[in-house]
Amino acid sequence: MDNSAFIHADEIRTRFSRTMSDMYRSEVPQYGTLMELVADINAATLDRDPALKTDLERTDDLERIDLERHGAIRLGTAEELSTMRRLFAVMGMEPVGYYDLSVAGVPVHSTAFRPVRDENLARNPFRVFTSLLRLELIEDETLRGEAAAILSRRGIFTDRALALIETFERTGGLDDAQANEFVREAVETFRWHGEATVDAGTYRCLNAAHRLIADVVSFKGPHINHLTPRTLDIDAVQAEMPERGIAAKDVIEGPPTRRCPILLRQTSFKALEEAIVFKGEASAEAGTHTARFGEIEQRGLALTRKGRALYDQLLASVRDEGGAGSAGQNYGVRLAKAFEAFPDDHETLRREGLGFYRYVLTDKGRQASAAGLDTSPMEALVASGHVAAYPIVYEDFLPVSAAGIFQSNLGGQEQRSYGSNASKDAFVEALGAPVQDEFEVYETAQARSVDAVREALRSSSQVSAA
Ligand code: OOG
Ligand code: NI
Repeated sequence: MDNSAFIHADEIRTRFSRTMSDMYRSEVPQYGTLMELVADINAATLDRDPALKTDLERTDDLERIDLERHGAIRLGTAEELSTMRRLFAVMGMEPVGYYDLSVAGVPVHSTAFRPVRDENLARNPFRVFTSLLRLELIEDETLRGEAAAILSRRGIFTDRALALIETFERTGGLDDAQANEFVREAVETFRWHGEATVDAGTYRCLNAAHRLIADVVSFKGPHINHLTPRTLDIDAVQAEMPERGIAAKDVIEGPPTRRCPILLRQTSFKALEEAIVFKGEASAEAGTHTARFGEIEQRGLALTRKGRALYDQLLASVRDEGGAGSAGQNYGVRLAKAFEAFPDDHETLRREGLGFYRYVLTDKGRQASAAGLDTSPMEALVASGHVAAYPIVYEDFLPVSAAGIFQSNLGGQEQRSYGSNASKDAFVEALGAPVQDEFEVYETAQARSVDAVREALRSSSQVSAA
């Protein structure tokens, strides 16, 4: 096939995220209300802060500011996970990171399928937090066997979706009509089904083992359980959710409010109680199920391993106090207090090696022709104004935050203790491919920007020497 007829993976991802958004809004009307609130707050924030607007114009497509940045699904088997990897590959989304949530009493482990390179992220950063159920954590052997048998009987992908994935793998791309059909078919996998595939008794047993197990095992497929737009002021959205009739989660996950935002802050509205019908009982016994919710996020600087270690340490110092996690008294105040130890200006963050930055030649740097500049240390070039350093945005997730989001949507009584149970090897085996190390991804992005600056300086100093 003629390659020029292929639709770019970034474009397929964009079509996919739009179609998902439309579907989710029609399925979960409260999500539409949240989207409107986010759009209002974003507009007000930009009005108030012209510098932020200029910043966003430089780094981002301003028009896309209110659009979804991520969604989440939960899968039941290794085969589902590996096929999902192939499906996301069609849209340029690769597995990055490994998250063990069993530490927080949630029997899953996860990765994020996302675009990796700067140019692809800039076009559309949509990603999907993807969890795999860990049946081995179900204690009751009979129930474990039953859950596995139910899962082994389901096929979550349509035949056409599977055929188009194969076409993509064989030919290296999809044309316009194929891309549209692919999106239509792929979305079917994530649709909500109000009919459970199990009877009421089985549902109750699964639910008693863990509500998440019931959510994964009882349905035809992995319904998308939330979508998450980006907000420019998460504190404002959190404060206003109740005024718009949205039941907000108690606390914002992640770091506190700061001048220089770091990592990721998230909050959500509680999962809705939805009517479902059990197998074999058309109207006899209807039940309810809670799975689907809405979430918002605000992203900041990607931290180096050193920065992340400091973040983890400060967060733990607040969470471990009295063993109450984020439910303890004055959580927000204590969090802000603890994070006074985390530098809050980019100069210090960068010089202390706490965050990743993208280095760009300034106008002054472009005009300079002084020989020797190309070998000056980067620090000196920044100090002399030849080079600017911009924060690299964190594109991944945070396990403690993710656990908080899961918990808030499972209801307060859902506390299980699985202990630390990381099993990255098993996850990677199920996935059928390695997960990329998130720190290496940011390191590469930073190193590329340094190389580009060096290269530009080298060629201009050669011109001036000639
Ligand atoms: C995923 C929860 C985690 C996030 O943004 O950290 C998450 C789930 O509930 O399936 O989406
Ligand atoms: Ni999320």
